[in-house]
Amino acid sequence: MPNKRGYFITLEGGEGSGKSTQIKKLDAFLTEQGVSHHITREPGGSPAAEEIRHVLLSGQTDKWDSISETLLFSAARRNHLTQVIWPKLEKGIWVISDRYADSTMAYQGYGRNDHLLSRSDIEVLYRITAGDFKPDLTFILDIDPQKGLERAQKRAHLDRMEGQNLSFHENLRRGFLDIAAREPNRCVVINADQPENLVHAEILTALKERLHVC
Ligand code: Z5A
Repeated sequence: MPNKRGYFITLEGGEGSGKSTQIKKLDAFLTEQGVSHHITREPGGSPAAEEIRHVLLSGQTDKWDSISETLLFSAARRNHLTQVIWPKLEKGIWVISDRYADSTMAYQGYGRNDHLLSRSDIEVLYRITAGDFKPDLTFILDIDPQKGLERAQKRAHLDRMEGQNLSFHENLRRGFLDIAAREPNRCVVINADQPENLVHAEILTALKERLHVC
């Protein structure tokens, strides 16, 4: 666990919710404000975790069951935390991550729904991986899954997760909204079904209100 001085901010949401687009805008804003920060992503963000990312995201949709998948995401996360996130935060550098542990709960806990792994199992695994450490602030970009998938399909070929059926994506959305309802002090739900600049403006408003910075 780090002796933390920087803020840890995560962006979460379903397919095509626009996280990457918003992270680029947040990156530009923080640079303009002179805030020392690091942009990263999960799965991945450190060399070993990027190797696990490749293993996780390629191949057939049924390549892993939810237990194997969650263990792999957790191994990648542990490496990302110890090698990148915690050292940066200790130096006072803010860390902004495109996805983090809420994606595990939403995708493996709600989306997969194969009843192999309970949500409390996922919480236990998170505690083993990261202890009490949590993001300071999480933006959940919320969009109707059908619209999000249409956006994602325009962009490129679908990867292993994106290829799942619509009910998977509807479960995901429910998962993210449940997490936000359970942890209102950490999570802010942002309506992602509006023009990019309006989404960005909502994110900045919440950032200023919640962290009292910038
Ligand atoms: N996963 C998991 O299962 N368990 C875990 O614990 C973790 C992850 C950590 C990582 O995929 C996969 O791993 C992910 C969850 C799973 N599942 N999938 N797939 P990834 O990192 O390759 O991809 P992603 O995170 O899902 O999404 P992305 O590719 O980064 O897309 P995005 O961030 O949601 O959206 P975008 O690239 O910013 O925008 C998508 C398109 O929409 C693009 O053409 C934009 O120009 C457009 N866009 C963006 N914003 C707007 C607005 N406001 N209006 C209109 N169009 C827009």
